[in-house]
Amino acid sequence: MEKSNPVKGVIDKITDKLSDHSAEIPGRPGSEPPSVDEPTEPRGPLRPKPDQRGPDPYSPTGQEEDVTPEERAQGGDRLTTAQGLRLADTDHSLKAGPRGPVLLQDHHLREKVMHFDHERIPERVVHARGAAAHGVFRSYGTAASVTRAAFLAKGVETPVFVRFSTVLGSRGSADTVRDTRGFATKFYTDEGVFDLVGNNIPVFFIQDAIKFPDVIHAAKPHPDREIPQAQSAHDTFWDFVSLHTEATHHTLWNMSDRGIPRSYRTMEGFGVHTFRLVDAEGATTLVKFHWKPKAGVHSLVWEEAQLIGGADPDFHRRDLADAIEAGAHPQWELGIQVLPDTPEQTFEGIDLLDPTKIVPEELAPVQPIGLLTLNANPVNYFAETEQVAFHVGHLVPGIDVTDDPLLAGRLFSYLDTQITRLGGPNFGQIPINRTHAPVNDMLRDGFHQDAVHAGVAPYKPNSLDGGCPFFAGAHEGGYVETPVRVAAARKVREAPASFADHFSQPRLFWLSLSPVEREHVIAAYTFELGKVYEQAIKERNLRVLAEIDPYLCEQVAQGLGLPVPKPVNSLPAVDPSPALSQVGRTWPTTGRIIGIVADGHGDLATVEAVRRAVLDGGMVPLVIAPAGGVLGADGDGPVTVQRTFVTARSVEFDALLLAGTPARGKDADGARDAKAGNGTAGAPTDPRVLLMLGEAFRHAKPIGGWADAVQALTAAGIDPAAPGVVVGDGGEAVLAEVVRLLGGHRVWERFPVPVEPV
Ligand code: HDE
Repeated sequence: MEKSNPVKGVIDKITDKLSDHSAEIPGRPGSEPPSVDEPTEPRGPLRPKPDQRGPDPYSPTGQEEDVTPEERAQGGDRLTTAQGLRLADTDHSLKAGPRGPVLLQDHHLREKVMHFDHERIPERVVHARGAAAHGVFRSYGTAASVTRAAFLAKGVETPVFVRFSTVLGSRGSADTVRDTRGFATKFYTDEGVFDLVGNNIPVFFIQDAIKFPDVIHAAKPHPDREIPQAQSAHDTFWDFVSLHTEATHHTLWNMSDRGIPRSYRTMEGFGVHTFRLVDAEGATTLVKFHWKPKAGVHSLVWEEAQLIGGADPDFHRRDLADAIEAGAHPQWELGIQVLPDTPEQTFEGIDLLDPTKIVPEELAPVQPIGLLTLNANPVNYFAETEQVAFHVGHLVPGIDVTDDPLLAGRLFSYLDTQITRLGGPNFGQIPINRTHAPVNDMLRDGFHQDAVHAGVAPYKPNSLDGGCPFFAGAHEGGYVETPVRVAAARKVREAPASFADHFSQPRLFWLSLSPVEREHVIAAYTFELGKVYEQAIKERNLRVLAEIDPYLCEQVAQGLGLPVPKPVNSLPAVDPSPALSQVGRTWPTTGRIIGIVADGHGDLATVEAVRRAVLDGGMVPLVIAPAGGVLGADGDGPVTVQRTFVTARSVEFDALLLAGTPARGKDADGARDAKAGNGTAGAPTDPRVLLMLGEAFRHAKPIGGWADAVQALTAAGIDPAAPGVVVGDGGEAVLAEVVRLLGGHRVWERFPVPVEPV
């Protein structure tokens, strides 16, 4: 009897559909034959995706509730111009005779080409590459004691749109580069839009927004050749971060595994700044926001990230969309660290206005306040993912900002940038940006004005429009700034003294990592600084590392072939925060992807049983075979193939299984049947399979094989007795052990790390 698995049906559908387009071809088993011929009569679109709905079509005038975004964009079944004029032809320009010159009077040609010429808008100046999804946020009500925000009351469900991004690369750059990731959430609350515009790293490079153009100029490609794309491994970045040592903490996080997440689904998110919450009585609390992924916090390994950059630059984007379409809806818990709002705005000596500092979870636990579920992909990338406009100043009653100088600059920048990017001040009227609360502002006109404002008196007070609109006091949901006391002070261009501590928290982070994570940090610094041309910049960065930890500095210096500098200051005494490490914990395996390498001549009954068992466990099985189609259509099968030896790369899978052939495949002389895809029967030893196995092994992924699969492992140079390599006779028993290992994400014991001298 099959075990119950709520997402099995949908995962089944997606695994068959993922790349098995053959299953959609008429005549193939299990496919309902849609016509792929050009239709001669209007009909509905092929394969509508019911879970892909856009946001509610709220309008500023509140009059279009029944209009879906699709209807707004495409109505009727005849081709028209933008003005609704039906067209008889769109393939031929109007000419003076078939070979004659094109006529200027061709209004359709001019409209079509004019519109095409202006299809592109400027990409975001940072965070240009992103992927997004719709979802819902369900509040636990646990924050109700510290904030009056209505969407944080118990049980309230709020629609959301979340955009993930890389920071440095252009819109067309690769997903898996080493970089910080954006994690921006738009809550469409009943009290207006609240945007939590965070990152997957809890600190920032700089302490004052006035340096933002500088750090971004340094990190973006060099202005002469515009290289390198989407990465920090170049001179100007390392020049900047070594001359502005406040960047050390963020840089160290970037060089850690956090800089190369496995998936958007396995990333933490952080609000970075300290925010101020206000309850119904006006009492205030300082908080830091955290997103905790239900799927666990996982990263790629660097070689894997680089390979994916070539093999599948859309890796994270695809992963998010596939998971949502499969019904494996990614979830995060929103949590807050609750900190007293004291006049000093510090906690345990940590300056809460300094965005280069964290508050360790051991000192202030993250308290869960609600659950985010992403459940629908955007219908149109441009309309939604590209045009969504986040702003840290989109606040709701009960949530206020603090005096963090970085946040102050952001409060200006996010509005300002939309003027260039979205072409004017009315971007709030673009469907994806529309609030779900009624709008009654006195803003008028401007480029792309969609609203038809009634009335004659957009000013207050007025007598002509009946005095409308009226104000709302705090008791009616009005936003009233917290009357925080501002100390009498001199006007200065200065940072507070506490902002000068640049090394204690990088050391705290370093000491909190497990040995294998520290090795990754060393390797990342050695790689990045190894790409720097200027010797002086390398040496200056080594001097920064000396202030964090002597072993780190020495190892990187050794890799660069440079002398080890001595620290100028004594190393700060800090307590590690184990919560910062991603390793050594067991995570759910739901949604993980398991590749099963098989061919048509092995024991397909076992392959199918293992495939089912993977599905029953809530994971995604992808069968990899010499050619596409169906294995064993005429015998043991059918087993549908999702990847071939041509389309599969190890980097797509969290674990690999190798289907062997049991002894019955031998003929009377004991020789193997020579029909298999690799020339010999049994587990495939095709060079591409061996490459896959070798990579999976190097990347510390669990590997399993049954029956004679051990031969292929040996051919790939893999010791079947190595940690995380599971061999046995029964496919399902092998799978069970592989899944257990997958709970730890990687088998780091495979590559023992040298013990760091204390
Ligand atoms: Fe941003 N940032 N940022 N940033 N940021 C933008 O806004 C800016 C900072 C973050 O998916 C821009 O609409 C300044 C910290 C995300 O659309 C721009 C400063 C954090 C996104 C901008 C910062 C972020 C942006 C570019 C220093 C984490 C993508 C396009 C004071 C807490 C949002 C846009 C999306 C985007 C300015 C620092 C996160 C130019 C001036 C710290 C996730 O306005």
